[in-house]
Amino acid sequence: MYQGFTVWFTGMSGAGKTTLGEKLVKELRFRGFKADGLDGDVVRQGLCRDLGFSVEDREKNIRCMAFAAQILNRNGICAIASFITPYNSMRRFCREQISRYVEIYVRCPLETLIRRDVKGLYKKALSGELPAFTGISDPFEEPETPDLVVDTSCETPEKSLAKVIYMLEMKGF
Ligand code: GGZ
Repeated sequence: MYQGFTVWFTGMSGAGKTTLGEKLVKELRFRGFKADGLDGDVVRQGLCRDLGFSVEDREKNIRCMAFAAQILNRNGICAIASFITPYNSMRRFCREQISRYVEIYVRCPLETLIRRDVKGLYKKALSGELPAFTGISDPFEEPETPDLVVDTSCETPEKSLAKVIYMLEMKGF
């Protein structure tokens, strides 16, 4: 039976993980794959709604989602995961757990994120209203071994998507 694969987007809030993830799901389905998205913002309103943003809770969130991705893959469904995943230890965990796994760093400079601030979260974090906010008052470790880096401050979503598809093709997925 066909085994799916997991594409894991890591990057700060507002960098464009969700946008790219949604585009990738669409493109994969168009190409005949079964694919579904797992997204931090969505999952935290449902399955993981009891989790906050302490290191322990973030770890639990990522562990659960790595598990969910494996279940999808095992059933022939590609998992497109979009989570900040701020620590290299978490990314290592995902790579170890998920057999067909690629990690994509959705990079965007903090100045650009603060300027964009689509949801107003950076403003709140900078004023101290939102504690432990990634990139402001909580760490974001630069990914050490991503399979691909896309930079949304200087690439269109279409260009980033094309890079992702090319990389997946090169890997034989
Ligand atoms: C980071 C936060 C925080 C704090 C709320 N720090 O861009 P968004 O708004 O819509 O999605 C972000 C989401 C992050 O959840 P993840 O599951 O991806 O995080 S992790 O991988 O670290 O478990 C953001 C929102 O939640 N949000 N408060 N303090 N992001």
